Amino acid sequence: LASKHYNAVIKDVPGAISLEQTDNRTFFLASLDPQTFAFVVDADQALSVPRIVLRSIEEIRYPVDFLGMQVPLNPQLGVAFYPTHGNDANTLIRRAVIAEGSDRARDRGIAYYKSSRDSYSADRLTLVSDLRHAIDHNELTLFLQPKLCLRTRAITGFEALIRWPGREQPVRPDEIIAVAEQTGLIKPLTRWVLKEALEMRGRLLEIGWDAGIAVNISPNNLREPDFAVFVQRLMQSYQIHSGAITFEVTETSMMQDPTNSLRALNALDAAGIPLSIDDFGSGYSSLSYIKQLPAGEIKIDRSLITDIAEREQDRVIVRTTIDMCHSLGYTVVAEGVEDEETLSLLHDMGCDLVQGYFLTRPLPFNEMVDWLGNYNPQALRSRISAS
Ligand code: G
Ligand code: G
Ligand code: MN
Repeated sequence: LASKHYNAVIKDVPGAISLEQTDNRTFFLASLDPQTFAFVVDADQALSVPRIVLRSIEEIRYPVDFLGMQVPLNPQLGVAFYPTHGNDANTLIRRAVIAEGSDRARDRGIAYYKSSRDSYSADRLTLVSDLRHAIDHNELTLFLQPKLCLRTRAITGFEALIRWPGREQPVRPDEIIAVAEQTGLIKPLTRWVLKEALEMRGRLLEIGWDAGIAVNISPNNLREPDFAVFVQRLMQSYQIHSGAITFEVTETSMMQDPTNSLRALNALDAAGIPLSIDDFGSGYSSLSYIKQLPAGEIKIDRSLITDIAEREQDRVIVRTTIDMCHSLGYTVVAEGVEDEETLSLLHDMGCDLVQGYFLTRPLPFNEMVDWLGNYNPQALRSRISAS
């Protein structure tokens, strides 16, 4: 039943290659084991229309009809590329399976192979020990990306994002986090991030910028028995930052362990930490769960924002989401705003805050300070009303 559904979806993916033909049927799906299927896509064809590929692959997530019941299958996808990830079918299959089993595939539904996700690769072992060293020796850094208030055109806060600038072989931030989560290093990493964010906010205050800083928190952190106590102590020793450090958590990650996550978040709320729901709308949302969280802010996922200038349907979804979040009392942030038209649409929809490349990419602290010095709300105002 599942394979029939998947086969039907895959045959329409641009670049899909048929693996077997019988007299009257074409198969695009091969069975690796009873719960794992493989398919092959011509990357050259697929990469010329990446959005169409992603949208058509998304259809595998639709529930299938079984005796009149709608059965959700929640498949996880892992992707390996020839020749980047291997020259022979065996290696490619093994690596696609590793990607499929990764935390990222579980959280996001799809993941590409990375040697950092392969706990048997030498690269990854080096990465783990380098990361441990980097945390202990202050070799990581935080970049800042501003959040703009659409009503006042003021920069009201920043999101802090981890970077590892000195490493010879660059590591993407989501890889740093994935490796840290898999190895327990997320505990010291997050604690370092929190202290560094407080330190940066101190420096911003000194130059007259009284803005909040948001820090991303991993679900693993919420499972640390002493996390709330650690945060409470830290905030007590920096009273001037009280209420100014927001925690961002993703709804999908909360769902792994809803009861304990809720307990931890309530303890943080009692310690005066504002909470923001990150990547809202990127997975299956359970509003009844989110409503229980002590959050004041919701960040609409980049994937919903990206196409609002082109797609009426996306506009409807975003407008409805904003209205719904407002009726529930949340402040709404739109992520991934890359152009003026998107900004102006969000402004008209009553969105509260925006973040994205249109303002600036995440920047190192000093460059952020320069950027703030050049930031001109007046220029933005005329551009919003002109468009
Ligand atoms: O800028 P960007 O490529 O930084 O971030 C990639 C991903 O990594 C995002 O999902 C972001 O939320 C996450 N991320 C960035 N910095 C941190 C961090 O300090 N802690 C955690 N847990 N996640 C982070
Ligand atoms: O998961 P989270 O929302 O914390 O991730 C933030 C990520 O989004 C970071 O990787 C950051 O670099 C990235 N990002 C921020 N603004 C934009 C944007 O306008 N476009 C794109 N494509 N990515 C962005
Ligand atoms: Mn975030």
